Amino acid sequence: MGFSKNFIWGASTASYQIEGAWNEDGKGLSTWDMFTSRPNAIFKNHNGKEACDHYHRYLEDIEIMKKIGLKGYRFSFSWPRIIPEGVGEVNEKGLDFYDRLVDALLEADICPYPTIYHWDYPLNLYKKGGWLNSDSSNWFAEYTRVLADRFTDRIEHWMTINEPQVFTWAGHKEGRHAPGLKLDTESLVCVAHNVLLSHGKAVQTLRSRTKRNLKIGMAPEGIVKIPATNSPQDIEAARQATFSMDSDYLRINTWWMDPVFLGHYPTDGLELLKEKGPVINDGDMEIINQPLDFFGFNNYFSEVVQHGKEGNIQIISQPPGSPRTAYQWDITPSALYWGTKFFYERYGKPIIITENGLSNLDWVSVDGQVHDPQRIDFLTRYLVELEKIIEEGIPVLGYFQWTLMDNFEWGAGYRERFGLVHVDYETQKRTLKDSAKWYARVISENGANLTKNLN
Ligand code: IFM
Repeated sequence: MGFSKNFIWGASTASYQIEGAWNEDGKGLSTWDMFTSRPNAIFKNHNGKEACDHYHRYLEDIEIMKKIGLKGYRFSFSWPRIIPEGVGEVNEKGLDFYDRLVDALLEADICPYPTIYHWDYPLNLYKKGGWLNSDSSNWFAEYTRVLADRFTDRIEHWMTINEPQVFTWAGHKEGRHAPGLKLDTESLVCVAHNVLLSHGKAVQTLRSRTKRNLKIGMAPEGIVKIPATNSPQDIEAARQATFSMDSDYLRINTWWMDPVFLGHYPTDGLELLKEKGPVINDGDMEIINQPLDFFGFNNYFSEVVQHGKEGNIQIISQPPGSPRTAYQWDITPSALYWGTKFFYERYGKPIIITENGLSNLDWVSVDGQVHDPQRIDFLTRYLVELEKIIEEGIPVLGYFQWTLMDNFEWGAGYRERFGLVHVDYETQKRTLKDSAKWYARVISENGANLTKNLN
């Protein structure tokens, strides 16, 4: 029992957060290049122009992955690096970079798990209306065709889109992520529908262009409600809260995952939105509802709920002084247990944890090492919960820690450090943190002895 012998131990990154080389070798601009140049949009006006300079240092980074013993590496393609204007001319030098990256990963025996879109949207397409444009899903399909033709000979596992809930909500409703819009509900719903269509068309494109059998999924934010106790009532309250929609806040599971996996929008959401609901053309839901191979589950923190005396669902706030990350997120390891259980029950697909990790206050100590016992403890706790649910028979194929190395954390700039590897952004020096060495041991033992491995 425990982690299967083929379990994929991995780490995740995303193009804008690590690559840098923002205007090199023909790369076009993304909405993040635009948004980060807006005064005070980002913590201390940081930007991803250089980031971790991974574009030039990918070989060094793969050496680090080898040291850790990663079996899988999740990265994302940068759309504007590959098609600078978003549509039309393809930038060969951009494709060459990913060719080199993928070949070097395979040479190192590390399985590539790319995401097609992790938020760096071509600026030119944004100027044409971006995700609001009814052509946006065709642009996405065309971009996917370029990737499929170039990489499906070597890449078997694909994810279409990272956390659609987050980039639509934070970027198109709250305006604190690129492109910085504050849309009304109808427009946000239109954005969401086009993103869902893009996902569906990307899956169709990958499957129609490939000559091999692909494994395809998405990597949504898995928003989990944890039951306060193991009573059947609390568990049911948590399940219901995980899968309900009681406001037009689209940062939820069902608005996205029900169409993708079940082929329809959730009834409670449609009833709530009424005339603000999506315009659904004939065939749209069939396009969105493509067969998938796994459920990618990103999770960091969750809320605890209980069944209230009046039959309502009550959120229980964490007591003062309870464990929190540097980002001030609650530390709630059992989200991996309950989330994996709930998502498998509802959508019936094997689970891959596609992101999970801790933002911590890490620095290089006087001894030249980076000591991050909190991260080791955090990851241990979450992995123990994951192992528990695996032992109950739920298929979990892999675990991708967020993130390989410290990087540009969107609106928080370089303030938050989530990496297994410390990056000094002045010198680009990489230092493996204690957690990287710990993760290497966990991987070499295939997750056995988790709680004995704390030092
Ligand atoms: O850094 C992000 C990542 O890009 C998407 N998921 C959450 C991470 C931590 O905030």
